This record gives sequence, C-alpha cells and structure tokens, in this order.
Amino acid sequence: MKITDAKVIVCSPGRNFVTLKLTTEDGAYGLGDATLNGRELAVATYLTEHVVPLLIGRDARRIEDIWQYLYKGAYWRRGPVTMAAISAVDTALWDIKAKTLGVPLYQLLGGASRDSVLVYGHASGADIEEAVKAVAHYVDLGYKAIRAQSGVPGLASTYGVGRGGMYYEPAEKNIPPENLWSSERYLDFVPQLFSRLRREFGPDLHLLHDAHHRLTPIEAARLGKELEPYHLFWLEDPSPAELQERFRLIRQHTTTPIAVGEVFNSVYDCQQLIQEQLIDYIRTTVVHAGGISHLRKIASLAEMYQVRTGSHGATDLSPACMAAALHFDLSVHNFGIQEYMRHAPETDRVFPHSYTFDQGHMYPGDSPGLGVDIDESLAAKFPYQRAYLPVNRKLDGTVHDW
Ligand code: GCO
Ligand code: MG
Repeated sequence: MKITDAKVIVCSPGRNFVTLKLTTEDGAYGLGDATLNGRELAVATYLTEHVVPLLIGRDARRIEDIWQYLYKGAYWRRGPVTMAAISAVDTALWDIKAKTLGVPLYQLLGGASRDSVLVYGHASGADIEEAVKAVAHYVDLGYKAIRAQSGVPGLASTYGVGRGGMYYEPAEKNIPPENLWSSERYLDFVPQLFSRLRREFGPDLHLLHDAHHRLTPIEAARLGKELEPYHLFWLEDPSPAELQERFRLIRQHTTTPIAVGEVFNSVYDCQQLIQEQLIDYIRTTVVHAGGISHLRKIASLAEMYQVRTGSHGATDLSPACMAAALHFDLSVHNFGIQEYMRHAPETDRVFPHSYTFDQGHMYPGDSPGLGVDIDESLAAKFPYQRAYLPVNRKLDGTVHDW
C-alpha cells in the first residue's frame, strides 16, 4: 500500500494549524496534526522540503519502520520541529491503517481500557469572583475536573486568564506582547484562590492549576505545600524542567501531585522525572512527542513507575491531535486525565470529527480511524496569520519564563 501523495495544509480557522494529509495508491487517506504554536511554518517547511520527498512510494503499513527512518535517518534528532513533523506522519499512518481495517484507532492500540475519558476544562477570571463564576459555569456544563486560573492583584496580565468564552488562546497576531511578572505577588495570591474554590465547591470537584514554568524549585515547593489543604488534582509545570533533577526539591516538600511535560518531545526529556518518580502525571501529547507510536513508549515507561498520563490538549493542538489523544487515552492502562480546551466554531467546521463530550467525559466515537476529516476548500478560506505567544518579563525588566 504505497503512499502516493503527501500534502501539508496550513490554515487559520480561529488560529493557525498545520495538518499533514497522506494518501495511498488505493485512495485511503489519513491526517496528522503538525501544529507548533508560534512556529507553525518551520514545521510546515520541514515537512514539505525534507519529509514529503522521503514518503512518496513508501509502504504506509510500515508505521514503526517509517518512524525510525525519519528519526534515526535525519541524524539530527529530537527537538519540537522535527518531532512535530514525525508525529504528523505517524498519526496519519495510524489513521490510514485503522481506516483500512475498518476499526476505530483505539481498537488497534489494545482496545478500550475504560468506558470514557475524563477531561478537564479551563475556568479563569480577572479576579477571584470571576474565577468562581467561571468554575460554576463549567460545573453546570458537566465537568468533573476544572483547571482554575485567575488574574493576580497588582499584575496587569498573567498566564491562563482567557479573553472570555470557552477557550483560552494565548497567541497574539504580529509581534509578541510582553507580560509583566512577579512570583512574589503570584505566590501570595494563589492559595487564596483555591481556599475560596474549595469552600465554594466542596471536596468532590477535581481542581487543577497551571503555574506555567515560572517558579524556582523552592518557590514551587512553597506553593505546593500551601495548596495541600485544598487537595488539588495536580499542580502543573511548577518550574521549568530542562533540569529534571530540580524536581527533587519540590518533591521533598510537598504532597501536591505534580504534572509536567507539555513542552517535551521525547522519552529522554522525561526519563529522569519518571524513573525517580518526581512527577505524578506526564503531559506529553501526540503532536509534540513523536505521535502515537512514541507516546505509547513514554506511557509504558511511566506505567512501570506508577506515573499516569495527562496529555496536553490546548486549542493550539488541532482536532486531529485531540482525536488521536482520545484513542490513546481510552486504550492506555495508566491514563490519568485529558486536557480539553474547546476549539473555536470555525476550527470545528474545518475539522469535522466524531469525538463527543458528555458529563465531563469524552468519547472518540466509533468511526474508522481517528474519526476526523478536513474540509480543504473551507480551510483555504482561512489563510495563515503570523502569531506569537507572549514573552514574559519580571517587574525589573528581566526576561522570565512565560
Ligand atoms: C496548557 C498550556 C497551554 C500552553 C499553550 C502554548 O496547559 O494548556 O500551558 O495553555 O500555554 O498550549 O501553545
Ligand atoms: Mg500547561
């Protein structure tokens, strides 16, 4: 079953997406997400110039062989651009294989390990009162797990506070905005937010929070410790994780569960975090960590150390990635939770899909393959628009992690 066509589709229905569509000689096709927020065209070019010429004529059934060919064969390994490109190829090949066999993808991954996929949504507000209202809204929608973020008094902007509506989109058109940050103000404020949310919503609701890589290990340890009475489901990215041993200090001080990994691209980025049990949830996802094939290897390593999965699922991961994540989540034994930020209506129109949400859980559906398509003529009506994630500075002007 030879690959005869490989098309890289760049579109911007609500935000930018890069999608790979592979077609075989018998007309079957598969989709893979290759979106890297703020660096979309780097992956599109990597695919068109360096990967597509290698795919034409190759046997679409040899998924693992093609993965290794693209990974080892490039000599230059890993990194977000390369791995997003490999992910797209891998996802599209799994989609083709499942479609050809007439089964939903999770059936090829060992079948369902559970009936549904627990997801968390994003509630945010400019202040505590607004955040409480936003959480209540998500509860009304049926969510059982909610990530809560709020504006911090004395800071004009902070990570995770949406511009209204049901999704949080941090990328901005043209030149990146600059945000101002103070860890001191943030650390003083966040425990007040969660104390209020627990009082308001009782013990059963799962509450999550994302610190977005901004704290030093000792600051993160303090935050984890102060949040202990409020029993978070997890505290995400408390500290940048390039240096994995940083997390030992956090771990020594707090029982608040820790989730890390949305910016990781391979098992090597999280090997120490997993093997030393420095985290509770690994957040690598299909599009940025080498596709379904590589994500399964990460999950297998994590399973040995009782670390569960909690894949990234922000709006900048396309419906093709969301669907792939749901098939993975349904099948993998050590699944924990899945992030689900809804897409803009125009994104959903460009990518019709069979996955559904009900009462805080999601279902990939039983269409063959991923259960996602792309309306190419509609996609063409939404051309690429350059956009960047914000850059962060401390109050004294020093560049800080965003
Ligand atoms: C999350 C993430 C996102 C990222 C975004 C970057 O937990 O969902 O932190 O909000 O900032 O995906 O592109
Ligand atoms: Mg995050």
